[in-house]
Amino acid sequence: MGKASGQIDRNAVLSERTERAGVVAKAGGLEQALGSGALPRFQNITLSEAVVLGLLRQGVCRFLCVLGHGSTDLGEVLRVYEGKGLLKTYCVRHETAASHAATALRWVTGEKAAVVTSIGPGALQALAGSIVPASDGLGVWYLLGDETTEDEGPNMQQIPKHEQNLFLRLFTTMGNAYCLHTPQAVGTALRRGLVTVDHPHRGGPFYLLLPMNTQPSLLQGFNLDELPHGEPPSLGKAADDAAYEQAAAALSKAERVVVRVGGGARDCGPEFRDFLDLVDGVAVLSPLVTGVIEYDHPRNMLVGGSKGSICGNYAMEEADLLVAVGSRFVCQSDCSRTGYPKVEVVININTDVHDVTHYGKTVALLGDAGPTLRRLRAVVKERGAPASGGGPSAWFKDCTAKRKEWEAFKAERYANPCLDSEAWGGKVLSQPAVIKTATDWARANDAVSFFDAGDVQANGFQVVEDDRYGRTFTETGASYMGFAVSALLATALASEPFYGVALTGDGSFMMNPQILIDGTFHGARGCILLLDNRRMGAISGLQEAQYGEAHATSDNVEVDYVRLAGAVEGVLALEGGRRPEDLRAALDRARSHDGLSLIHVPVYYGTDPLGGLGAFGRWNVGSWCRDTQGLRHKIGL
Ligand SMILES: Cc1ncc(C[n+]2csc(CCOP(=O)(O)OP(=O)(O)O)c2C)c(N)n1
Ligand SMILES: [Mg+2]
Repeated sequence: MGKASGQIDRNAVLSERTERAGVVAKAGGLEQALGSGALPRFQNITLSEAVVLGLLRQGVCRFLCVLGHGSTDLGEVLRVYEGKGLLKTYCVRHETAASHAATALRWVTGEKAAVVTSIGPGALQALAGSIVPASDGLGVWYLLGDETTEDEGPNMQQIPKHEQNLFLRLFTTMGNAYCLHTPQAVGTALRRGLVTVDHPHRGGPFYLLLPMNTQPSLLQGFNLDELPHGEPPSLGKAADDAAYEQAAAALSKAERVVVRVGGGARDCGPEFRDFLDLVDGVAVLSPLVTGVIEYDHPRNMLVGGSKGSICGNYAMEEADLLVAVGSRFVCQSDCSRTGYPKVEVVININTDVHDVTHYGKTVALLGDAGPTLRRLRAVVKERGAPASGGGPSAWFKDCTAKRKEWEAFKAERYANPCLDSEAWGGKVLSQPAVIKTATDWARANDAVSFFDAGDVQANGFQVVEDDRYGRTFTETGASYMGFAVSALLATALASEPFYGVALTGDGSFMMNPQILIDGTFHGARGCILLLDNRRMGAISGLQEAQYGEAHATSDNVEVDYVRLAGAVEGVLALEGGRRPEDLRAALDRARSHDGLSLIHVPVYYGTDPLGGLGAFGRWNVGSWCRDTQGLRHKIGL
């Protein structure tokens, strides 16, 4: 009896669903279908279908999934809706990789996607990946199976404790979450998600937990008007007139202004150029926004922080006034709060009340970076710009000299690209030489560069010479190994296709080699550039610098990455060679392959200073903690 009636219900649900999806598709979208009356407002639909319809209404039509018993009902809705051309599902081989790809898509193109998982391990792997959008402020949806609400007994893969809401508690630690325990709450749940994922200033992951028994439950006469849409409003410019006056007064007195450009200022290139001249300041850029002011701009002192650069760290070290825009002050960027030892005033522009009051001695401008900068510029101008005394200031001259020093330091490394390597037997390319060659090539070929964690990443942000924002995406927020290679899947998801180069280490690549299969299946176009130093070099380097010895950061298993990648049908696998010209030739070959390629490059690891780009700042880790913390408290900012 149960089976027979279940069968009838299932058929009815399927036929109504198929018809509904057809009506929506024919009308050109849910809005049009409702507007014309082709689709009545009140519908009998399952919770899973309401979620999918609600997401379509918010412009989410890409679903990256690893399905399981915890999400088969949702998967069935996706199947039917995909059949009518309303959405696309992308099955992949790892939830963390799915999260990385969805994040990269949002970052590069602004397009949204949802990660779909089962209950338990799949959801947890997605949770791990979601530390990336949480750290970098990017809106991504997560649809996750959850335990049944009737509590008939433990579900396989639930957190094995006799307590309620354990997944909800876990996920709300990372971001905003909602458990659809009660199907009729779907409108509210989707609105919470909308505000999180489409937050005007700092998006983030949103976790929609879908209990296995509520997914297929029927909402009788559900009012589709309850499915939210539209964009949450932005904050606009800071409102506090007195704070602008205070800031302008401080700027007129300061002699050495440094402007810290953080991820929240990625759209403010034009504002900065004008502002830097006006206040005789120099800029230090977060790796997240390289190119927001072009590399060649005379007031661009490039990166600064615990790795940093000669010029960026000089500007931070000597400045007497800091203008911080859209910055979170992560340890690597402000030398664990010791980055600005001589700063007497901080002008902080941010949309987050915690971030805007991070340092002491602060004039806080709580508002959107662009409009606030424009208003501040106007107030400074009204007061009359400080007399320049003719010609460049001493501050600008000193910073320019340091920038030249940094260029010479880098040029020496590029002039000596090949170093003797014991591990590889003979001369191989250094990481700086590979990254310089590849990123110059990427710029000339309009390819987007993604950087994975480790020395590859640190050398990367010291090397790149972006002439505009959007050439480089380096995941420094969470520095998640495997992000860059997984990000290549975004090339297959984007409405406007682009070519990607993922610069990755041997350690990072093996965290997510699934891209070889997923990328091929879904039609990714890009190149994995694997810098193989046969170790987790960044950590070996830290260990050696701090304690004199590396430990447990390498093994002795030789891997033939060209054969490994070549074993996947459709992947072009190449050796990148041992000279810059070999590498350029390999990149050209990769580019002409219509799909995914992997270039393996043996790279130098060792003590030769020409093998790296140095570190110029401080960091509150390992054996450096005592001194760094001591200095932090001495500065007291
Ligand atoms: C998932 C993850 N695990 C651990 C770390 C810590 N970590 C940062 S860099 C790194 C080593 C990276 O090795 P590889 O990708 O080979 O790059 P290399 O430093 O050798 O250039 C590790 C273990 C991390 N960032 N992400
Ligand atoms: Mg390595």
